Amino acid sequence: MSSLSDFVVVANRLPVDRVVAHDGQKSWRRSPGGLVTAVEPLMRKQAGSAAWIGWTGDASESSDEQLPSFENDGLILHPVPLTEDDIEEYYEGFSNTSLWPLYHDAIVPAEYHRHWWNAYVRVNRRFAEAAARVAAPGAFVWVHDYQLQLVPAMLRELRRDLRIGFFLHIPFPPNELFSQLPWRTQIIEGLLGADLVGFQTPGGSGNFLRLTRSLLGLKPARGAVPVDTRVVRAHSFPISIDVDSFAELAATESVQRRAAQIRAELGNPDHILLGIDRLDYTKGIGTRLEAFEELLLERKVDPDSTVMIQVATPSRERVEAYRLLRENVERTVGRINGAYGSVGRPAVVYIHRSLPREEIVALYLAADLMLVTPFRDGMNLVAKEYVVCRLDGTGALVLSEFAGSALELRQAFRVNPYDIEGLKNTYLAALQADDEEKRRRIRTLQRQIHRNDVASWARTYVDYMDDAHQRSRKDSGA
Ligand code: GDG
Repeated sequence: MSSLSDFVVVANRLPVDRVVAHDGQKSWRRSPGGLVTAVEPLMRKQAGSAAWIGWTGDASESSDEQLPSFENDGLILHPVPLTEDDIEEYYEGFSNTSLWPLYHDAIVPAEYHRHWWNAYVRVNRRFAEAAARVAAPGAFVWVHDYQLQLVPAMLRELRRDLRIGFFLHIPFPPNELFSQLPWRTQIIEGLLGADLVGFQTPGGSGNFLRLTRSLLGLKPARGAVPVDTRVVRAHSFPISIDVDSFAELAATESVQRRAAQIRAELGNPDHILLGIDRLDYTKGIGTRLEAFEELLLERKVDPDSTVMIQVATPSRERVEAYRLLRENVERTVGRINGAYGSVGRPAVVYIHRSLPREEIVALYLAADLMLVTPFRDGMNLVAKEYVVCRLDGTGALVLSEFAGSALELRQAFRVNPYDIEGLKNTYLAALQADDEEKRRRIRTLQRQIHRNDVASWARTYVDYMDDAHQRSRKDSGA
């Protein structure tokens, strides 16, 4: 498959997972990520000339391994090989033990190692070279997320004809934090290879623009940074969800039946509280549980009529901080159930595995209160999914003010997740609010999310990108 593509997405992972059948037959199954849904309509418009570059999730024997490109459901997928060393140093190391904590307020301390950085540079170059090989002249290449921040500049070096966009899915930290990074200048220079650098919130894009001035002495003004003969734009584009597909699932009879069954199996309690997160220390799962525990202890919540469900999807299990987090969360769940659960009636139902999307939606329908309490989160899609699934206007969302989505979802019950008393009071306020108030809040939130779904997010980005590219050409006299 050697044809060139006009639209190329570059992301750490390909949008497919390998499945191995009982007879050992291997095949690919589309992974149900939001990003695929977002860009799919745009890719389809390219009539077969759209491509996706990413890692398969399997370790390669060598970084030179020639992994054949393949087509999956109309998309051309180009796998990038990662060896065990790459996975350990570029992915688990620099991406998830240096950048991830640093960009999330250093909730756990970030670690910096020169060999991790070297791996990050080497793997970013591999992705850039792959993009340079498959992009048609003048193509739009859209690079995603913190694992690939050097790709824009590396790619521009290789292919000056391309339009290059970058979108960061996680927060972008302020100078005070970012300056810790020994390779801070290289990261900003890497991002400046793009025509448009997109962030989840205006705060992120503001932080980036200020850093171009303080680290590189550039002169950003009104969201644009002149760099040599080009102008790089930075702007916020709050990501969203595929509203229709969630609303459709929520309206499905089998999903609604399942929601009723979940409630019945728990003994039809008066209140079900729900958390759904990757098991990540940014998500505030521990304090969320502790606040619930204190309410039980103080008898403000009755264990006979209230159940909390926590789905914690396994994530980055080989990284030490994630192993420790799992131990802590599981210890807390055990302690709460030991004190307040009874036979057939746990106080906390804890699920540590990935569930089918139908089951996630059934849980959204079964829950009276959705707890989204991250210490820091780029956006948080779970909050948006819950709201959209509440078709009858019931339910309530408790939302951390440190989630990107809090900027849009102003009618949620807002909370500071560091404040345990605040968490407890907010759970109680949301549980005790009258139906009319809850309905008014949910309906307002629904309107908000319907106005900006994931398709409009992607369209807005691409339109802005086209505009930025044209203005940049004009400014540079091209
Ligand atoms: C990053 C940023 C930003 C979860 N468990 C299961 C499952 N999920 C789905 C949810 C939701 C998605 O995973 C999680 O998205 P979030 O936005 O909540 O969080 P991150 O994974 O940290 O995502 C974040 C996002 O990128 C997009 O830019 O919003 O801030 O950190 O869709 O429903 N889905 C299924 N089974 C599970 O067990 N099927």
